[in-house]
Amino acid sequence: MQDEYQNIFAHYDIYWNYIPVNFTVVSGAMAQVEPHLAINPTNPSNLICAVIENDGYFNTIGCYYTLDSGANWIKINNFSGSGMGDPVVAFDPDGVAYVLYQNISMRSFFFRRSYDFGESWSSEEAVFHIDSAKENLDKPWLAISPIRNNNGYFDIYLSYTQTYDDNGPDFSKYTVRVIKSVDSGISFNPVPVKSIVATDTFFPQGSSIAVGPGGDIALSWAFLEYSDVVPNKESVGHPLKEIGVWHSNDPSTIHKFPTAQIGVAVKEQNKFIYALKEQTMKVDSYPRMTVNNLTGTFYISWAGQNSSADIFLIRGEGQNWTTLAPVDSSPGDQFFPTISVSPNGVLSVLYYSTANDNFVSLLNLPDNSRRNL
Ligand SMILES: [Ca+2]
Repeated sequence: MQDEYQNIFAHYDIYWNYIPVNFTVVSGAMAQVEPHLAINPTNPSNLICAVIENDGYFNTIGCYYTLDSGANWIKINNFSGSGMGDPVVAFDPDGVAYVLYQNISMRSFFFRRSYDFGESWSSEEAVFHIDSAKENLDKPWLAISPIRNNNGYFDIYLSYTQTYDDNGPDFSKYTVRVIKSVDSGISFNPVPVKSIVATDTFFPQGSSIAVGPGGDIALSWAFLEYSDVVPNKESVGHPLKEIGVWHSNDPSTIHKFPTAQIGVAVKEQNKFIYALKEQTMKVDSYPRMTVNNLTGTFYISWAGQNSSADIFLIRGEGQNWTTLAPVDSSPGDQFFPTISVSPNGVLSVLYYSTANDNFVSLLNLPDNSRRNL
């Protein structure tokens, strides 16, 4: 039964029908990492994928689009300059595409907009800029409201981590922030929505955001422990202790779900990271979020440690958020989940698994399910 799920994401269309094609989205001399992909709701054959591309020295953003469900991909040349990273892609309900990315050295987020399926893009526009040399921006996430605001625009939400460094990171000042544009990013003019601050024990990082069918928003993030496991101040490896959740319909409440970091802390280039696969693969336990726009129910998935790394799931709306049975608690390590709901309501979780020869698992729920939610 499990063999049915050993297929990569791009073999399925928006309704998770099998597409009998094999392809490589990107090949070439550059290393491509941290891909993010979105499907055009007005034309499911149109997808856009953005990745970090590295020539061995500099990062740029590679942006690709397809008009035939992924059979052929076209690269946009000169999409970004050097130093860019962490791209995220989203479509609004009219099929307008957005790609947002960061530039650490400029302490800024930038975005571009496309009205023609990703073939041409607006000039690079700065969302905003951090003035303090001690602060920076990290790990952005993007979500767009499915309903128009009073001015006829779709609100664009951006969540990210604001970091702080003063001769070494000061995690007590790390903050996850949510801002929005109320004019579809035309002037962006960010409006503050929510901030998640560090506690005496934990600091927030790795947020994910989704907008429900009523325009309500939900935010999830990882609460990482200030770590004395890896005391080097250059450390980036900090153990996950909780998944935090906030929903705009219950704004005074933060829900917390205890969990544990996957992987083993290892030293890499004078920094500590968490790694799997005999310390060959850097991993994280940051949550990913989606929403079923038919029901308004949100879902959050992440990789946490049991006897091995497993994939977990939270379901919720408003005041009610609960953990469900693990998506996959099989032997071996399961990690890097991504999660989505198709327009006809099928929830899917895609993740890596060392238990599979193909190294990737896809779980469709409730159709073809291993478990009914
Ligand atoms: Ca496992």
